Amino acid sequence: MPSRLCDGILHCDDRSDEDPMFCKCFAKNTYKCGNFRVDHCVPQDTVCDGVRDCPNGEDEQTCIALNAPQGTPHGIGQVIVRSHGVWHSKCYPTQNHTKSELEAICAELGFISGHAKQIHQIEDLTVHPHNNLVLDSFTNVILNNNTIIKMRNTHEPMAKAVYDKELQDCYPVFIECL
Ligand SMILES: [Ca+2]
Repeated sequence: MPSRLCDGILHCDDRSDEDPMFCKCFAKNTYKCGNFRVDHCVPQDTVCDGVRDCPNGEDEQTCIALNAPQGTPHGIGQVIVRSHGVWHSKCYPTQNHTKSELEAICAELGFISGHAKQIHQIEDLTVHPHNNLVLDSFTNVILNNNTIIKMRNTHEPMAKAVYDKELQDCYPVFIECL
């Protein structure tokens, strides 16, 4: 399936269809490893999947962030996470958090001062529309007696963000970190 080579969508579990050495940055919607690299890209499907795909692991470095409308002061927003290239709101099991829990969240977001405050949702700050992901999986394809490859046969990305209203213990957190 040559049309699926280097299209920025992962089709083979071993990632060979999107090998950065071969594909360069051919695909349109691909993830550039680092700001200054134009020759090393990985599929969005592999961004924040727990495996370092970029030479310096850039694809696994920004997997949590604050979501807020433009113009919101830096450090204020709803905590969102990225998985397989797709952002969605991070679920917390409770609505209220202790000071140390909030500080840990800010630290995870890269704020080092230790200041953390839970904020009540304000009008401009709407909850991120997605709270979960549906993740596609690879299927075993038997090539011969000795070879089984794991692949997917679709042009859709691995992950699709969804809103799951049945999800238990899933509360958004709005926070201010300084
Ligand atoms: Ca990765």
